Amino acid sequence: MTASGCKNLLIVNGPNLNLLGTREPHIYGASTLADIEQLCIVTAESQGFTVDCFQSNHEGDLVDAIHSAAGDAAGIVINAGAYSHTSIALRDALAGVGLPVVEVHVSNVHKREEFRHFSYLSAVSDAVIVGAGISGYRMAVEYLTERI
Ligand code: CA2
Repeated sequence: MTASGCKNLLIVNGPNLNLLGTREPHIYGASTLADIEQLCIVTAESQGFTVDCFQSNHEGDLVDAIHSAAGDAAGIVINAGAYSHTSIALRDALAGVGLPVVEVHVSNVHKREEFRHFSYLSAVSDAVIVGAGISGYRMAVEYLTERI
């Protein structure tokens, strides 16, 4: 447990992840964002943790959500979608709050286009899980609940 005793995790999903389950099932599977959030809730609760789930298609709103985790959460799971490959602002926000972070990608970004191979977030994350489908979120929550 953290010094403050906080047992809450923030689950952040970025642009277009609200479309999961509606198109491109060959890449992302059939599960929806609601399925992912439920998986995180159930996994966290089994370890005595709670979660706050947040999704936005807007970079600044994602930065604000990360800032709000300071004092409110003990760790962050983030799939920043395409912003992972472009956003220094999200990287700075994650580094700024100083919480344990797990970066998740549903697809194996390394088997895809080269522009998806680099993530600005990986170097400020404690763990990175790619290509495990939505199970990656379960693994990320388990990692954080064991570590905190
Ligand atoms: O594999 C992942 O989790 C990604 O973060 C998903 C992002 C993509 O830009 C990253 O490179 C890898 C895309 C989000 C989902 O986009 C959809 C678009 C249409 C239909 C369903 C999902």
